[in-house]
Formats: sequence, C-alpha cells, structure tokens
Amino acid sequence: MAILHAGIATFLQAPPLAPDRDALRQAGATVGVLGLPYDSTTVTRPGASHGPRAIRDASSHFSFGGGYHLDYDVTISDHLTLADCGDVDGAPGRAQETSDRTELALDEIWVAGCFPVLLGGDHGTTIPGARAAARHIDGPMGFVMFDTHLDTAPEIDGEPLSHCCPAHRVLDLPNVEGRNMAIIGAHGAANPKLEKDVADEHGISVFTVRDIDRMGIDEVARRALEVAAGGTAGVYLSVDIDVLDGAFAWGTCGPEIGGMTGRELVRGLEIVASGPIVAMDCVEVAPFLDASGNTARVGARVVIDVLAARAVRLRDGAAAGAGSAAAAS
Ligand SMILES: [Mn+2]
Repeated sequence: MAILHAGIATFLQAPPLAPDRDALRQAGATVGVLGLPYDSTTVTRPGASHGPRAIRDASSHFSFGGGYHLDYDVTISDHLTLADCGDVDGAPGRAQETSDRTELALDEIWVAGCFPVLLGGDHGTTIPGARAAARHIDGPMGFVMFDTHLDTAPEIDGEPLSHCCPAHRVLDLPNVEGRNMAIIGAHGAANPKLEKDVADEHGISVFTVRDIDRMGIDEVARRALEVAAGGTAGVYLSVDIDVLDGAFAWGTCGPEIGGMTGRELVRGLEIVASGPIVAMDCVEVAPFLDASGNTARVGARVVIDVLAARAVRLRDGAAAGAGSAAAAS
C-alpha cells in the first residue's frame, strides 16, 4: 500500500470483525481490538469518546510492512493476528449499562483466546476491561497503570464508575490485592488527598515522576512489573495518555506540566510489557483538544509498542502463560 491511510480505518488495517467468539476463532485472531467511545463520567473536559476512531486513524501511519518496529526489531504480524472488533455501543448517561455491554464484548474476545486491547474512552474504560480480565485469568491478577492521577477515588458524587475511580474498582476485584498494583508517573496538583490516602492504605506502589527522576525509568518500570507480576497469574496494563507531560500529549481531559517524557513512556512500556500482560487499554485520548492529531498518534504508538513487546515474547517463547490463561477460559 502506497497511501497508508487508504482503505477502511481499522486499527493497523486489521480486518473488521464482530466481537464474536466464533468469528474471531474462524479468523485465527490472536488480538481483539475493541473501542469504547464513552466519556460520560468525565469530571472536566470531555472528548475522549472520540478517542477510538482517532487512534485507529492515526494507527494507519504505522501500518506499513506488517507492523515492523525498529526498537524491538520485530514484525508484529509475524507473531500476532489482529482483528478490529469495532466499538461498543454505549448508553449515553448510563455508565453501568455501558460497562456491562463492554464486558459482554470483552468476554467474547477472551473466550476466543485473543489478547484484548481496549481503546478508550475516558478512564472509566478500565473498569469493564479489568473486570473481564479478572474473570478470565486463572488466579490472582496484577495491575500496572501509567497515569498522572492515582484514580483511587471510591466514587464521584455517587458514581462508582467515574473516570476518577478505575484503580479503586480494580482494588475491589476479588483476585486483586493492593500489593500487586503499581502506578507509574503520578504527579502534580490534580490528585486529591483522599486518593493518596486510599493508595497508601491499600499498599499500592506509587512511582511518581520524581521517583523516575531519581531512579531512572528502567528501575521504576522493573519494580512496577515485579510488584504486579509477583505471585499473580497475569497483569492488566492501563495507559492513561495524560501520564505524558502536557507538551507531548495535550489532547486529553487533564494534561499537566511536569509529566513523563515520550522517551520515558516508550522505555517504561517496553519493560512492563516484557512481562505477562494479559490485557491492555489506552485511555483519555481526546482528539478534539489537539488539532494537530498528535495525541491520537501517541495513543496508537502506546498500543503498537505493547503489541511489539508481545510479539517479542511470542517469538522468544515466553508468552505461554498469558496465552494459556486466555485459552483456558
Ligand atoms: Mn489521568
């Protein structure tokens, strides 16, 4: 293909397929990409509901050569067969109904033995994503979240599925312990004291931007993976694009100065995704807040990098654990 953005705008030009176990199995899919165009729980600037389509569109810029990634020296399509399962049809104003519909679609992707990739949507997207993962893996689950915010709020004005609550809902899961949860890149003036208290009380490992300055991203990412993978059957990975400094990705609900650099995120993802990741999401890309299109492009790279890391694991024979967890459910 000469013009990279020709054809149907699926993720990395994967074939569009319904989130249906039989269709996915028939196609031999090993990765199911699902969008959740929903931002009804956002407490400030909305727009992340347009994230999935913008990320798909931006992904076309990386779609040549079967997804060869120079950093990893691997071609994604040599080891993974992607299917784009389209978007969940959310229920405007009804977060619970939307979350339930998302879990149903994810169940199909899991039962088909595919690695689920969820494109948000606001950070409430992680709640059905992690709930589905926790149901389908065989044993305790770990959790790594890249985020400027702790997102451990118990509820926001009575709404437990708010985009300020994903880490708390993960904490509520029967097979997740706070000691297996790590947050990378927290910083700044938009973290309520209550959320810090919740993280401390439950023993969540919080690695701030200052920890990254002090220890370096390699050490921070290595420790986060150790926390999440130690004694668990797999790790759920959530990436809030706002973990980056606002200079790198301003098309998001709550960008802030003082965040991670692009290089730190690239390196952090490489290390964390070298571990037993069983499902992932990339959230809070709000394309209308970034007329340049760059934030969506960064979101696409986040997913592509994790897929490249997964391809490397498969090539090197280390992903048997994650694969069999999906196949067994
Ligand atoms: Mn955030």
